[in-house]
Amino acid sequence: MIDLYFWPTPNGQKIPIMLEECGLEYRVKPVNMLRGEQFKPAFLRVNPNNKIPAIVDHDGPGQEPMALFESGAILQYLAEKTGQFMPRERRARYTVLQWLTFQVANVGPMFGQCGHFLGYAPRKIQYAIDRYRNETLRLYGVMDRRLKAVEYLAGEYSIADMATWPWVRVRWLHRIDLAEFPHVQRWYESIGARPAVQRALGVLADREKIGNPDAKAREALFGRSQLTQKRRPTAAGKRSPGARKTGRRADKTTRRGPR
Ligand SMILES: N[C@@H](CCC(=O)N[C@@H](CS)C(=O)NCC(=O)O)C(=O)O
Repeated sequence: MIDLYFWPTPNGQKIPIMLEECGLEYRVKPVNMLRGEQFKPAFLRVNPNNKIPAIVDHDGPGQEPMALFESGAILQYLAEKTGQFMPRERRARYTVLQWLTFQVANVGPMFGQCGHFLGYAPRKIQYAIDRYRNETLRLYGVMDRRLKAVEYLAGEYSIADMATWPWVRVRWLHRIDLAEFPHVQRWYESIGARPAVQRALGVLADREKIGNPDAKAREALFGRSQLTQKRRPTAAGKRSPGARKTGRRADKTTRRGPR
């Protein structure tokens, strides 16, 4: 059984897509980031970086629980656990990792900032809008050229597509028209038609609220509360869910925080 710490956002949705594709059993632990639940000590023990998604696999390596954050790491972990959606052959495997890293290092941060300055920023800052929207358009161009040559980002359908697809889904936030990127459009539609993807989109669908944060959500996501949390998630001697039973304590980053 896998606990999925989740809220319905593009980064979050990558993980139920993979869990559904692999037919893994999971239970959803909602983390309402619009109300600051990402700062709760119990969640910080799983992800000291106060962001969803995160997982705890109760059947981790060595039959010990394994806690994991960062969507790219989680997707790789699940691919290795199940032997699916990331080939073992080295060339193919690194092609998947390359496009997965392209998503987590480029698509996520740049589209995210584009959406922030277009939709969330209280003041219109033209320089920031231009900078991040141009980057977003450039990245769509990279994907479109790639998807003209191959069916999926890494050739075969893989965790790289699962990571990227939810970000294309919210393209209205970035004012992107897929008619300008016909190969991305073909790819987007074929993945969107997959039953596992449809099931994943149903997870907490009624809580999905992107694009118009109220005052409390603004404070939780962009305000001082990001800096004023006491990051001492685990009491001395208490293990995090990721710690082994060998007497070693949880890795230090889960116990320490800014002083
Ligand atoms: N690099 C991280 C990004 C995760 C992320 O930014 N999550 C957002 C939601 S999409 C979040 O939890 N934000 C809450 C916060 O920043 O307090 C990943 O890929 O997992």
